[in-house]
Amino acid sequence: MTVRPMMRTRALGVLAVALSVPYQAGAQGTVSGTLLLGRETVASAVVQLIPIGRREDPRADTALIDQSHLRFNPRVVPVQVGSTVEFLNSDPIMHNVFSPGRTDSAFDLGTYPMGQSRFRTFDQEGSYVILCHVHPEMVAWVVVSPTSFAGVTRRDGGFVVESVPPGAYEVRIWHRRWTRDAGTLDVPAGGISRWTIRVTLDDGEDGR
Ligand SMILES: [Cu+2]
Repeated sequence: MTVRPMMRTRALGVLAVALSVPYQAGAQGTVSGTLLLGRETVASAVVQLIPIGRREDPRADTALIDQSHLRFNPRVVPVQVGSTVEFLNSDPIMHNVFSPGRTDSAFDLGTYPMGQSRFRTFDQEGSYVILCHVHPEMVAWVVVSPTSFAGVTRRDGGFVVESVPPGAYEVRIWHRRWTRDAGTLDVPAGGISRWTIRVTLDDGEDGR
């Protein structure tokens, strides 16, 4: 006589667990794909996913650019507005960090030895070229956008954006020589894989 109520209770319990799983564990997914310019893959570009119709909470991320073996590493660093970038010198020589450009966005963090870091918070959107007064061949870019959902393309054009909540996104592509609005994307729960983004160049643009 008590069997039916117990079974119903147990069934409801199972249902509740099943419904909660996609919300908690599966809500955020990985978005990955390849960026093509015509038929060629594009390296060192940034794929930005900007949420449409909802605000993304600022994460106030900290990113690291390491100066090692006479290079900035990584060379392309996407960050959300308000993020701080640490510039570490790992070489046994002096390095400098500065960004030319418009007077209001230019900065110079000075010249400093191995083991030291300088920090810069980026409160304005845009791309900032990072240079070293000591070594003119050193160059990097900090790409500041409204979103923390961004990935940098590898040599083969592949990119990965981690922990993307489902929903609609505006897609923007940054490359040091050009930028593109690449339409919108609906990300399902669990994310997207093997997504191909194709862009074309306008007349007079240099793709490399
Ligand atoms: Cu240097």
